[in-house]
Amino acid sequence: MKPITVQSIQLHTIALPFVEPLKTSFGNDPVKATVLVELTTAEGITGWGEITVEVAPGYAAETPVTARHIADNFLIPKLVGKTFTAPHEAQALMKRVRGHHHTRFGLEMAIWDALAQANQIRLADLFASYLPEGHASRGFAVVGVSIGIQPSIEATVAVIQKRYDQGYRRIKLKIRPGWDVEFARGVRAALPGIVMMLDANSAYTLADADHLKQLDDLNLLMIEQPLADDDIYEHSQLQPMLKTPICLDESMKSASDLRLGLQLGALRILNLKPVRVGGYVDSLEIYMICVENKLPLWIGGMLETGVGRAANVAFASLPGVTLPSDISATDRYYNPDVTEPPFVLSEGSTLRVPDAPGLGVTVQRDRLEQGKKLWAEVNPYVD
Ligand code: OSB
Ligand code: MG
Repeated sequence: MKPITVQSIQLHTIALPFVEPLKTSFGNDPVKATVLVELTTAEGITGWGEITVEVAPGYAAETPVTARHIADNFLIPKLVGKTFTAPHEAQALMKRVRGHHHTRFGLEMAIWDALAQANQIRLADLFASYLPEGHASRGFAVVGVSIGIQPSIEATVAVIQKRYDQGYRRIKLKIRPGWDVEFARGVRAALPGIVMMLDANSAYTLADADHLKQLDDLNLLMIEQPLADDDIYEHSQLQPMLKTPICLDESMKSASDLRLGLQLGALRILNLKPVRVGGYVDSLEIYMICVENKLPLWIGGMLETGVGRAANVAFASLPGVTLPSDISATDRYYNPDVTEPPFVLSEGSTLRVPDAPGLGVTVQRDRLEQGKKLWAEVNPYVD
């Protein structure tokens, strides 16, 4: 492996208008806000990363403003001037900062991209190089689509129909108390054949167990994160009461969370969001725990721009990712996105891994500037 030496790191907070908002049990952001990381190396390479956050701390604790504070003052100084032969070295330095997984993730991604480019290989192949034999990239990711809370069952069925016609073959629907059993029954009655799952984003408590049991008749692929975002124990009490597999998202913030969850029987499926666990080094460890325990695994998303999406497509192309991932085509999120070329849905509900080295997509400078302008206009916080 050819090493890289980090010369400088610049952050760009941008906002993008959504093509379609994603309303969850905790609401929805008016625009996509994200912090892009531009890393330049002494060798003349530019690596990109994305600190995937939301405007408000609804899904996760970090925001564009906290990300800049932690990156500028604590994480970037650990990286500048250093030479890295593997992303693990950067991860070890940054892990000394507690928490702030999303911020660490974005910086680590830029290191991964720069290293892959320096070695003229795709990011997907760099991931696979740290896995045992038999884990080479398939060259594509099998994907589904996440659909927000709509005003009615009919409106939901119409959106699903549209996505189905576009070629998506796994549908995820957001639910919340008061918009769950009856709603899911209505959708199932209208569309008996679709592969369907629900995501509660932590909206329930164990007292809702009897209510949630009614979902067992609806042939759901899984229910994602029914209980609190910091809970593992109560999920382990809920899972044996349900036939529907519980998939954990918010609760699984590290490899040790997953080991505990498996030991307790709190989950039967994992939604791995590399951003939530602090990067791809930690994600590879979690990937191997899933392989060793035969735990079905898929890659979750947070409405990433093309930068974060490219990295997630690369990771989701690894063969241990056994269920469709929450990574949709560019036109589901942004028009235009900040990168080219766009991700387009292909045969079999898939997205292809780009052929170019590193992330395989290029950031468009004019769109980056536009995104920075929009953030400056809409940001209501001290930045
Ligand atoms: O809970 O999986 C979630 C988006 C933002 C925050 C949390 C979640 C989501 C999604 C969207 O469901 C997945 C995607 O990026 O398409
Ligand atoms: Mg989720």
